[in-house]
Order: sequence, then structure tokens, then C-alpha cells
Amino acid sequence: MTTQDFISREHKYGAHNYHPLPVVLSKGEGVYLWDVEGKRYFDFLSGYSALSQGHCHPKIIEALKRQADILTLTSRAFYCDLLGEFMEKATKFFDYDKLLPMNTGAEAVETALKLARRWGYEMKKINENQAKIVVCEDNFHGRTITIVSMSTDPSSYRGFGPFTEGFIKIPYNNISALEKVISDENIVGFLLEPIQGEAGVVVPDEGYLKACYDICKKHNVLFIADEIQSGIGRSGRLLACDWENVKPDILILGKALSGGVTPVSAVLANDEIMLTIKPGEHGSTYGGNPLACAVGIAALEVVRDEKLSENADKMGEIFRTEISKIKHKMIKKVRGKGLLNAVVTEPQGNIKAWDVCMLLKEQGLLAKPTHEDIIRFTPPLVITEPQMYEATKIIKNVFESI
Ligand code: IF1
Repeated sequence: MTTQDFISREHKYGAHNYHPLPVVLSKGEGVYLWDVEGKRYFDFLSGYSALSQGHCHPKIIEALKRQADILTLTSRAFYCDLLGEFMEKATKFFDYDKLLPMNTGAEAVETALKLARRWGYEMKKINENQAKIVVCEDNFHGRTITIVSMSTDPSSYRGFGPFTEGFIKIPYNNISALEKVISDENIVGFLLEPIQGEAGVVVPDEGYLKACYDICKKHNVLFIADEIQSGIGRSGRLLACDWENVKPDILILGKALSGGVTPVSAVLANDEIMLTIKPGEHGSTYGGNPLACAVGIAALEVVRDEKLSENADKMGEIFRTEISKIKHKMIKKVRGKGLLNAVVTEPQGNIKAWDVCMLLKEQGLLAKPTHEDIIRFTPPLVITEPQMYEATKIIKNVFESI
């Protein structure tokens, strides 16, 4: 079968809810992907930051294979031997009292919203069904109806109403916008991405996170960080909040928590917040299954043992330095932290960001635009210096060919 055969079959039998780059992948290892024609690529998307440990990391795959032969699911109707081990490792890793395991990022975000509301009713004593949560414009927190109710992007919410109530939208990276709304007694939480991913890797000004955290503390409002994309080493620190020594009241993780092997997400918080949800009031069939726990434990150990946060910090500097050297009219700016970076382009005639990604694909590097004009570059955090220089050379050659 040719690439086109694979694409046509998927188009015929699958929902049309994506517009993928026309490449059909069949093998991944480390920073590399191979397509069905045997061509090798640098993966500069990494499953939107899920594959921070690289494709098929031996330690994570070994944990998956071993556990798959022993026990994959018990449901939470019973205890299992690995869940407590995963919970202990992850809570100590991120320094929280407790962890609530889910599967996808959206489920973890939904869990955090429920937790914040419940804490508001039980601890802040606000009136039933009056809880409000402040969110940022241009956010991306997932695709459920409640989550798109928080969205300001029509391509996320249009045609999916009616929407969940109880959200106040303010501009991102604008401290006074938060100050203006925060005195509303019914506000229980402020939810944000410490670096906005889908918006195009928008890094807030130095001090923004700390200032917002302090405002939240002053008004007894929970600071809720969605680190599903920015976390677990991606930004050059364990968490993007670490850049400002901010400790979220509720931490939301996903993606690289399982190294791109199986969906694992989690919400972490201290007892005062976490214990407001009582037995039987929240859960999930697969949440905290032993296979996920085995993978999650291995994935976190890889981040620690291979010093992936430090590597992301170093390799990210090289990336931004090398890309900034490219003098080309299409490149407006390069921005990011660690290995969460993006190039903001402007069309050159009828050449847009999509066309640049098509040219990059021809040269052996896979990346995808977010919105019309921003190309996100997020390789696995295991990338080496020689690989980074080889990849930035490909990017340089492509822009100079335009
Ligand atoms: C798609 C975007 C990225 C996320 C943050 C929660 C979630 C995501 C900060 C939900 C998920 C994914 C979803 C995927 C593409 C990708 C994405 F383009 F959609 F926005 F990364 F930027 N919080 N992001 O980034 O996690 O439920 O997907 O496990 O929906 O196309 P999920």
C-alpha cells in the first residue's frame, strides 16, 4: 500500500475531525519517526508533548510489556498493588499530599474543575451552584463540552452549545484583568496554562504567574495550573510554574506523564482540597489502572534519571539561538521556554506556515502549524546536541529555499 492508499482508507472509514499532514507513520524510536515508504523524520511535534521521553523509550516499553502479562485493570472497586506505588512516587515527585488518577488530559481538567467547585462549597462556604472559575482567553484545556464552554476559540466551541456556566474569561498575561474580577466572592479558582500551548506557545511576562498566584492567595481563590503540555520537563524546569517558584494549589498533568505509551493523567493537590471529594463521588473505569501505573512510574523515572528538564533547557537555548540566526522575511519571531517553542511566521506571497511544514516534511522534519501562521516545534526532550543542530539546519535550509 502507498501513502495515499493509507490516507484514502482512513478518509473513507474514519471521522473527518482532523486535517493531518499527508505522511503515514509506521515506526518511532527516540526523536525519529519512519513513514510507510521507509523515510526517516525528526519528530518535532512529539504527540503535542506527550512523547517527551522519545518514541518507544526502552524503560517505559519494558514496564508496559512486563505489566501487560500480569494485570492490566482491576477497576477501583478493589485495590491493586501498583496504584499506591504510583501515587506515592508522583506525589513525592511534585510535592503534594495526594493524587487523583484519570486517563486523558480533558478528564483531569474536568476533575480539577469539580475539585475547585467542591472546595468552594465545602471550605470557602459559597452558595450552592454559584461557583465561578476564572479562565484566560485563547486557552486550550481539551475538547469536552464544559471545557469548550471556557474557550474563546470558535473552532473549539461553535455548534456545540448550550454551554456550561460559571466561567469568567479574562485576557492572558494581564495581571490587572485578574485583579478586576477576583473580588467576586463566588470565585473559587483561577485556571491557566503557565505557557499557552495551542495559542501558539505564548510565554507570559516574567512575574505574571507569581503576581496572579499572590492575588489568588489574597482572595482565597485556588491557583490551578494546567501543565498537561508545559509540564514534566518540557519548559526546561520540572513544571513551567517552577520558573517563578509558584506552587499551584491544584496541578493538572497528562501527556508525558506516560511518555506517549498509554493515556495517563492526574490531578495533584493537598489534603484540604483533595479530601473534599468523598468516596463514590468521582472516578473512571480506567483511572489508575495497573498498566497505566507501571508506565507512569517508568515515565517519571526516565524524566529524573535522564535529567530531561535540564536537557530541555539546554537544547531549547540552542534551538532559539539557531533559529534566530535565520534572517528571513517569513520569520517574525521565535519564542518559547525549554523545548516548548514556536516560530511566528507571516505569509510570503502564497506560502503559509502549512507550506513551510510541507517543505520541512520533504527535508525530513515533522512539525505542524497551530492557527494559520505559527509553527510549533516541540521535539522529544531526549534530543541530543548533534541532533538539534542537524534539525535546525533543516529548518534553516527550508526557510532559505523560500
Ligand atoms: C487535539 C491542541 C495541543 C492541552 C492542554 C489539556 C489538554 C491538552 C494544555 C487535553 C491537549 C492536545 C489535544 C489535541 C492536540 C493537542 C493540542 F492543539 F489541541 F491544543 F497540544 F496544543 N490541556 N492538547 O494541550 O488533553 O484530553 O487531549 O489528553 O485535541 O487536537 P487530552
